[in-house]
Amino acid sequence: MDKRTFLKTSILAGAGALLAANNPLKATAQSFSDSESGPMTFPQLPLPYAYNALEPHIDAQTMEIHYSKHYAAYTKNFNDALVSQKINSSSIEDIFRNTSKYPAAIRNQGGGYYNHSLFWEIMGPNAGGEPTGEVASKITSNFGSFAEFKEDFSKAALTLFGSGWVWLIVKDGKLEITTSANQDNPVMDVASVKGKPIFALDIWEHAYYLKHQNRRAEYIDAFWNVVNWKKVNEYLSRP
Ligand code: MN3
Repeated sequence: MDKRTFLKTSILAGAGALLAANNPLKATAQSFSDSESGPMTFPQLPLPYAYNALEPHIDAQTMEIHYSKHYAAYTKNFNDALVSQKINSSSIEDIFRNTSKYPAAIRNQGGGYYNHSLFWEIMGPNAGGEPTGEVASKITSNFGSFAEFKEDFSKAALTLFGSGWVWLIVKDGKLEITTSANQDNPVMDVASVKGKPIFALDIWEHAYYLKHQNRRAEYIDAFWNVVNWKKVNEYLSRP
């Protein structure tokens, strides 16, 4: 390992630990390009638990392929696109606010990077059950009850056509459920409903097909057992 490679690795390892403890979606840019003036790029965030930690709800093989293949590819392809397009921003949200001005790779690969970075965080072992804190009270005031919210969100997930995501966002101070196609998200200027994402479910078949095949409803039911409401509260409280 030469000095430069070692430096890169160290920066990334340090960034990962720091980002996992802080805000993975706000300040992820790290300048680890070879040129000091090169575009800022975004590190693949560490999975905050082992591949098998969400068993039996989300199986280890799905988690491993999802994280180490799909997410790794989105991360690499997003960074490659930033470098080739010379897009230099330390804020991924600023990049998304200009999605319509950039090539499709920024929208698709950048969305894949950001969406999964949130998705890993809002799941966890020893989780699930009823929401807590501010999220719980906002869900009750905006949807009537957790049961009604869960039903609405699950229905949106079950009926979404094709690949995409279901989101819980903050919009004008209120919680709202919305969906996106492909790897779009509610931060992008191309989104029909925009807001701050605090919770999301991946509805691409790669997220569930190995275990559940075509039975998407089973996957949605399983997901509720691994929701890390503490993290969702953290996202809610961020600016
Ligand atoms: Mn996915």
